[in-house]
Amino acid sequence: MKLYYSPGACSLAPHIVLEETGDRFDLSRVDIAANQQNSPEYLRINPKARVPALIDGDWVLTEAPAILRYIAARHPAAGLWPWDPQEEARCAEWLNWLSSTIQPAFVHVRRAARYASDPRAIEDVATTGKKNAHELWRKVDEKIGEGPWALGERYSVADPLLIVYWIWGGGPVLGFDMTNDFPHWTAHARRLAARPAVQRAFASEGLTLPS
Ligand SMILES: N[C@@H](CCC(=O)N[C@@H](CS)C(=O)NCC(=O)O)C(=O)O
Repeated sequence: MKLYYSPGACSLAPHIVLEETGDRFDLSRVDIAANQQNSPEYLRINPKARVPALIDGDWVLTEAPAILRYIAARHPAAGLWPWDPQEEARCAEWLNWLSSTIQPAFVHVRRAARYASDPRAIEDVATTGKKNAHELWRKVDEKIGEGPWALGERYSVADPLLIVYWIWGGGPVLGFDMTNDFPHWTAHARRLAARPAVQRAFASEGLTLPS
């Protein structure tokens, strides 16, 4: 398998999950800062102009939740996807919420100019988006609770996706005080940071582990 990724992007989650499987895989870096997601070469892989994209043989899959489930299904022994109907539904519930609601909340701040054309409206999208994001981040923190993982006692592909938005929360775009405002989520991120697979993915992408 080959993962197209950008450092610190939502592609970090499938990167961690690939590391968790213990199987070998290849990485191909797409430099979003240089707009490589819109290059003709990459658009042939993913016409949506987004990372992640996963290639298995000559078969291409996009959308982080689908990729996470696919990698887990291809490596059942790693136990990263729960097959019990209710646990599976919970895992899908997390992935859907993160990708359909949490990520777009961030994008409204990061890329406000995609949502308005008047400069004052753009500023308003970003300011309002940041307030909305803080409230959503609080809800994620509440839902994680004592964990230890998104599904409770069981580690799953939902956990590596959560750490992506934890990083973004404390990053320059949102600038939230993750430790004080979102203590459950921060404890969850620290638990993830103790996993060797997470450490390898962070090192490979040049990211600083939560401490
Ligand atoms: N729904 C997609 C979203 C993918 C996405 O927005 N990826 C971001 C990085 S996290 C990206 O490629 N951004 C480049 C851009 O917005 O131009 C998924 O879940 O995979």
